[in-house]
Amino acid sequence: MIRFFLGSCAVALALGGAAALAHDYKAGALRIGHPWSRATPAGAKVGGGYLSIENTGATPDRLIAISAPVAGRAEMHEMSVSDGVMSMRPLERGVTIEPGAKLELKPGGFHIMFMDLARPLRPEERIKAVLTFEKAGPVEVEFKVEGIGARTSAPAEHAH
Ligand SMILES: [Cu+2]
Repeated sequence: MIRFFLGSCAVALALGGAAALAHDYKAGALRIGHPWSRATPAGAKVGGGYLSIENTGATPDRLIAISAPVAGRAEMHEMSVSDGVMSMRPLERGVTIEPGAKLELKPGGFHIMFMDLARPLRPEERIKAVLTFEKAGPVEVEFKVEGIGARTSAPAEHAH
């Protein structure tokens, strides 16, 4: 019985810790949820960026640019699979978030790609970045770096 209670306690603490790690940003009508990235191996030049963007307003907005001091440049990518071959293409015009919509940038779908990394991304660090929206303007955020296989759904994701 005692063991049971101790076990429950540990689970509750673990869940509480995870919730405390989530971080969110507001920019006008936009809610930006939990930007995160993955640690990169030594020598890697690219890393992914993931987050959610919810539009609580009445008009569409568009994510038009991303920049980060650690990366020479950053792009938005869309990933698709056709005939079993995975490919990515840059979204030159950015991504629109319709009113009431929640856009999820995640492994295997839309994502941000940090290119020309000046150094590897280390687990537990936070990467500063600026997301620029057509209407909401520039928003400073931090991407929390998680371990190298975190929530991987696409092993070849960054092999262009
Ligand atoms: Cu990509």
